[in-house]
Amino acid sequence: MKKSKADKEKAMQPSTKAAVAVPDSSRSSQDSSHVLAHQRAALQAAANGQVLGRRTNDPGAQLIPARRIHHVLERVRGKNMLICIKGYPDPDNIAAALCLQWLAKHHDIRTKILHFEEISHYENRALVKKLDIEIEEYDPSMDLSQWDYFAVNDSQTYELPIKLPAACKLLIFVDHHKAMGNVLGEFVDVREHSGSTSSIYAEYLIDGPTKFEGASTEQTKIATAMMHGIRSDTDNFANATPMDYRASEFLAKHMDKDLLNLISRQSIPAKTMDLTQIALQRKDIKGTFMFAGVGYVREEDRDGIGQCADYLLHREGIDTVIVYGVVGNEWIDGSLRTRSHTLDPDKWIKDVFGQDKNGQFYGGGRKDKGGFQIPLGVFANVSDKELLWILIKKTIDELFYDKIGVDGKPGHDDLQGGKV
Ligand SMILES: [Mn+2]
Repeated sequence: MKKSKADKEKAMQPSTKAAVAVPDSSRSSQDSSHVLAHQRAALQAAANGQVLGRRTNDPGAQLIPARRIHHVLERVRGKNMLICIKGYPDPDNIAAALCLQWLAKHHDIRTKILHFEEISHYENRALVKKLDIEIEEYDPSMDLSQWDYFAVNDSQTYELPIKLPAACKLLIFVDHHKAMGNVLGEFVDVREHSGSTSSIYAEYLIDGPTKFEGASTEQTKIATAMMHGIRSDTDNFANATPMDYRASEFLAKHMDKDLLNLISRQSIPAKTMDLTQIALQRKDIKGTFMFAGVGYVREEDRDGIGQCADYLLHREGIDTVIVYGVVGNEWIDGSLRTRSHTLDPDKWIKDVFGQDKNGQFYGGGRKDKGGFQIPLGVFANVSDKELLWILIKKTIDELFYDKIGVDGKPGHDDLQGGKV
């Protein structure tokens, strides 16, 4: 790791007061009582690039991520960091943002959690509301010039849908999807063998120098959100990995069970039911694949596409489902779900749709699920929406048929678009 002059100086003067983490007491008086002397020493050591604890036997070893993240945060002590949620806010990326916010507080870093897409899923709205989470939706009138750094979690790439001031640099990037391209951030931790980003952050809490023990409302809230993130990304542990189990064991001790039940109570909204019904009517089965183009979907119902694909995967004889539609009259949005042991959703989607002229793929995925978004561009202005839908459906179906090596006609003749 590259060390600045200031870091070297700090390393030579380990007792420098400025490097000792003391959270701003005005922000969390409950938390500050838990930053005890030994913890300060550990934070100090992490900041100085030393490794404390059971992994010290190898002096040449790089810092473990749980300490390295503090090392990086300490280097920007007192600065401002935007924690960006790319794509639709979901339990995993919201929880990761909360945890990073908590970690950053130990280094007096001011943060704001910013999202760009609407919180569309009813469960996610409940999560934000019930946990009283402060996240802000981006608004073009926001002045972002004061932000020195930004962080991205739970996303394959770090490019944002907005332009940040040139001086605002990527500080933290943590993800569990397949790595895509090079990420030039100060702290980059991508672990495909984790079922969720929340599990990676839980590791920072378990192995890091901070003391997280659910002793404040804030910590309970973060632990609950993280547990919800893990459950949601691993299909309630069906796809959990050892990292997710380790994280859950830790978080279970600190979370609020009743709160978790409240935010994860399953109920399918009427709109998703409608969408599922349409998908069933228009399903097109090719071997073990089921394709369903559901027509036009309102932006706020967009999560229904994925939920509908989840539901259709239960059908006997089907091991891969793809549901797609035109969302918000702006782009084609699709979700893939698979039980196949051989189909790699990430590769499959990238093979089918390729990339745009900037080299960005139209979609991707992990283990058992994936998704794609294709902007309609100028076609969004077409007056004959039904005709446009017929064209979209024909184009997409042909790409799918081509990929799975079948030719020809859809298994039904309903090519009508329709409002959902
Ligand atoms: Mn995730």
